[in-house]
Amino acid sequence: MAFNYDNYLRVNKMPTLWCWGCGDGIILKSFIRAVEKIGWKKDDVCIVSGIGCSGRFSSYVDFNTVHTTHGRTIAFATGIKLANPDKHVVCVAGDGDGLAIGGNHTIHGCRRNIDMTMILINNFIYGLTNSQTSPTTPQGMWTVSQKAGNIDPTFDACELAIAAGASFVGRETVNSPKKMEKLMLQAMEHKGFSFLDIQSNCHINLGRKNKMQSAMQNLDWIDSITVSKKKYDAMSPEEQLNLFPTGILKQDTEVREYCDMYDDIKKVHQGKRAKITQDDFAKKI
Ligand SMILES: Cc1ncc(C[n+]2csc(CCOP(=O)(O)OP(=O)(O)O)c2C)c(N)n1
Repeated sequence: MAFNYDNYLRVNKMPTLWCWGCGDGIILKSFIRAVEKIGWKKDDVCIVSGIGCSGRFSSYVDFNTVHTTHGRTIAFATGIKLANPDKHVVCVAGDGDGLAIGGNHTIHGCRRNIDMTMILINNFIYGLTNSQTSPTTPQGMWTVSQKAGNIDPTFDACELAIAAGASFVGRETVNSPKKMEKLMLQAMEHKGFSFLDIQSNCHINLGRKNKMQSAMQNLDWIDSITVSKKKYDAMSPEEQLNLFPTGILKQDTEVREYCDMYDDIKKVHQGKRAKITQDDFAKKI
């Protein structure tokens, strides 16, 4: 029997406002299948999205949802998770949302290792506002804010998340919906902060002036810049240049999760245990 997405959708909000051929729909469906596989009850899930085309994600799924301000998904999600540690919190943010205006928040989300998942929908451009340069826009590409070509160095979202201390970091693309579903499942199963760079097409706002007017051309370009981690690791540094490895790039199950440590703090205040010491931060207790 075909998978019934309607169980997880606000069907009265359909059709979506996303452009025809937009990768956001593929990501939405992979996510729903991953939630079904992991077996989370709808009432136990909270989706926090920012502003942008990607921000509309929270409008379409039938979970608890918060459509919050631009770049502030982590701040809202942190409060929600600390107040409801038994619930499953997932942030959805665009590359502008999560890396530009919200870059600072993303860094600290990774650093704290709160048990939640951040799905960065990376379409390499500010989509909703029509083509301004984002931190992931490749150098040389036309944007409405850099019509002579983007001169800003391109940001690798996963490298940032790894450096900031995220305990699970992975990347997939809309070219591989089944792999994306699996990666989402693994990220959501991970106890700690999981960060996913999901590369997606925006042939309307990135592609139209960069010789990728159709979704297929944009998807082919994404295919040309991504390679599995296994193949990537076997390449020379020259060959790796301008390529993005896909799959799980980091997983550390030893580092302590923030809500657990926060529980310790609560116990200190309730007089149930002694003050936090260096030993409490030792690997897994
Ligand atoms: C504080 C604030 N600054 C700017 C904006 C305008 N704005 C709305 S969406 C957006 C960028 C969206 O790009 P991205 O986050 O990459 O998401 P996409 O639309 O591509 O999914 C901007 C700058 C805003 N809504 N709020």
